[in-house]
Amino acid sequence: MNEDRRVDSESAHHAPAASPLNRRQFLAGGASLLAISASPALAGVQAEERSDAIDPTRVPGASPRSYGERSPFEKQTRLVANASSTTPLQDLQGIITPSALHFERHHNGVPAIDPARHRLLIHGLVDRPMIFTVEELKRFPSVSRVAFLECSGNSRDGWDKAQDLTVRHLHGLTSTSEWTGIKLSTLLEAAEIRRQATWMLAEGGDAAALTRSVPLTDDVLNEAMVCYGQNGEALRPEQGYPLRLLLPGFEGNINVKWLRRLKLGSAPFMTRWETATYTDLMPDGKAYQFSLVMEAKSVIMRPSGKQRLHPGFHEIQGLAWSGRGCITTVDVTVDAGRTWQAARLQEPVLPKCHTRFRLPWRWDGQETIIQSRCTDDTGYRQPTRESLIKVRGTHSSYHYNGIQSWKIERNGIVKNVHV
Ligand SMILES: Nc1nc2c(c(=O)[nH]1)N[C@H]1C(S)=C(S)[C@@H](COP(=O)(O)O)O[C@H]1N2
Ligand SMILES: [Mo]
Repeated sequence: MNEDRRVDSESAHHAPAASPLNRRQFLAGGASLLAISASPALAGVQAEERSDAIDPTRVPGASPRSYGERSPFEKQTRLVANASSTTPLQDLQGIITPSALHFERHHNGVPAIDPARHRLLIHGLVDRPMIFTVEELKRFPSVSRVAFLECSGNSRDGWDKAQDLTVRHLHGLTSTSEWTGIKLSTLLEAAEIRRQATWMLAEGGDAAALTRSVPLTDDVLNEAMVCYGQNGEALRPEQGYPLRLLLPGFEGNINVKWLRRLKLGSAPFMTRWETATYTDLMPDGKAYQFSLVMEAKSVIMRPSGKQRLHPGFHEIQGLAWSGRGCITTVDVTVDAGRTWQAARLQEPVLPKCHTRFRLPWRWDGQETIIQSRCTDDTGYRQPTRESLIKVRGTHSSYHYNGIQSWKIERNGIVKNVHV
């Protein structure tokens, strides 16, 4: 139902074709764009909402509310599956994902945890084993940073036959938040971590009791956080309330939610989450373990799967991110890879964070394929699907970051294709 509505409102959002596009025409086009989008937007409103539509300049407005809600006219939702839900990337603005639309992935539901009763235990190779309440943790110096999170199973359909799905469905297991908490290293110092400690087990307090081994590399010691805040308020229950481990750039799974225990050791703990699952099966039947970093990826969100275009001006928009650092360039092709143009990156461009890119484009009504490819500040460039599969085969279900192709058919319908 939502997808249908999306197609409708998309088709309303087009300024009439004008050529050449000069500033005056662009402004005129902008004005008519408003005029055009006004009526179909109302057409999408439910009958009961319309029946009490009154001139808002003639009646006093609503009173203040103690906790805000979005406008009832806004309908973007997560796409809910059995044990996950995806972010509606095609509908978002900027780079911060509203907490209510952050993707979710949980292996045995979202636990209801009373923060007053929650504890974090730190033990193993430490001289001072410690147990903290949440309130005690909040007394440590706090840090905030913006970072993306991505499930390593995101975009996994790329390994398979192309399906006619939306960008939310294909790539929506990634979101960005501003996270607040304590540096992991601060807590490890407080517990007097021993020299021999090179790995750390992190355990969640949910019914899955998910456990992962974290290598204590310099990057991890510099960047890992134990978080209690998300986008200016407490973590959402779905994101790990009251505490979660944040390892910027690492696959979603190791960012343990509902964190209750950290055990220091000198070797990986080989939990089922890093042996039976979350390993990358290679063509020769061997599997990579601990492939933790999410490599650079970019995806065009507008236009994207199942949307419908009209000929004329469009601003191509998408997101790019890299688990290794900052995005440095995003190139876009509108002619199936024959030519590439540099897209503009929207500031701020932050390390290990979603970065929005844009490119103005006039669609001439001819069938074509559009793609984006990004590079990060390690010099790594997002691979084509073909080159990725040449190395990795197709047995994997994790860490797909090949270039996404959207085919635009003559009737304006956008389809997910593999080229
Ligand atoms: N305790 C616990 N932590 C967990 C999980 C879980 O099921 N239990 N799921 C993991 C997986 S697979 C992912 S992708 C991320 C998802 O984080 P989010 O739901 O905040 O988006 O959390 C990870 N941390
Ligand atoms: Mo995940």
